[in-house]
Amino acid sequence: MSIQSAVTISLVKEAEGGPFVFWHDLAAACAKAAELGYDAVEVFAPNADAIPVDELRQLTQQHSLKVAAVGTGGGWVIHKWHLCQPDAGSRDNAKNFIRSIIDAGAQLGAPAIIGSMQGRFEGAVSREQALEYLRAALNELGEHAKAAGVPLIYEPLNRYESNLLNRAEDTVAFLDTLDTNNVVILADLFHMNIEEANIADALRTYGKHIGHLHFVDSNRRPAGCGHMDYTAIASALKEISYDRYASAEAFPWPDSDSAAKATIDAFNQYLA
Ligand SMILES: [Mn+2]
Repeated sequence: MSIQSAVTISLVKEAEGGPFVFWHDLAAACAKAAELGYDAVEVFAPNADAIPVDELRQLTQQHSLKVAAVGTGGGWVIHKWHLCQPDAGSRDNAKNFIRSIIDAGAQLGAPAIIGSMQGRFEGAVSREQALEYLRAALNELGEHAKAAGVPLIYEPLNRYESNLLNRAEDTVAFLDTLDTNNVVILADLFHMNIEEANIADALRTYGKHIGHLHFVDSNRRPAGCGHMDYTAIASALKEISYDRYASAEAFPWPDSDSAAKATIDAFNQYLA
């Protein structure tokens, strides 16, 4: 098994300007992804009901694509819910929102990603309390995902987006305290470039825990458009026998089609 390529499609109006390669037109994005030789698409929808399961099943079959993962960030972007809020009601809203996306993704064989929905500690919620909320939520949602037949993907973010777990060492230590064994790590090279002393070493620290990769450059432009050292990254991924997706989560720079082309070229050069 080797690393497989994927490209992001955002269906979220409120996320415009964000780091997603294709926007809004699922059919056109799937056609272009297939034409460029991608293995899969990663879909970011506003909520579970907005994941067009039947249409996606049809489009991916037509183009011999898979669905690599589905995002849950709509709960934060649109509703401002997250898993570490002080009131139990908001935390429950966040969990229910994520649970429904896990279920929709599972119908396509795609795991859900918890990124911005993890939240942060602030105000009345201490860091210790927030990590306890996160631990409980990942245990519960991880087991829910297991019953649905998919892993649950947790994405450490950089310090400007979360103050919970920013680095591989801390994330792995936290992961070891979970009761569920169904949570895997999303290694996002953009976040890692901000936080890690050495990205390749951090990938080795994650080791077998990595279940997904956001393949992007240092400036969040497509791979090859910044100063990321992909040779070192590729050898670390080979060392840990990484064989899941490398997904283009990058700005559509200079435009969607060019970003998708740049990423697949870099993928073929370094990871294929
Ligand atoms: Mn990411």
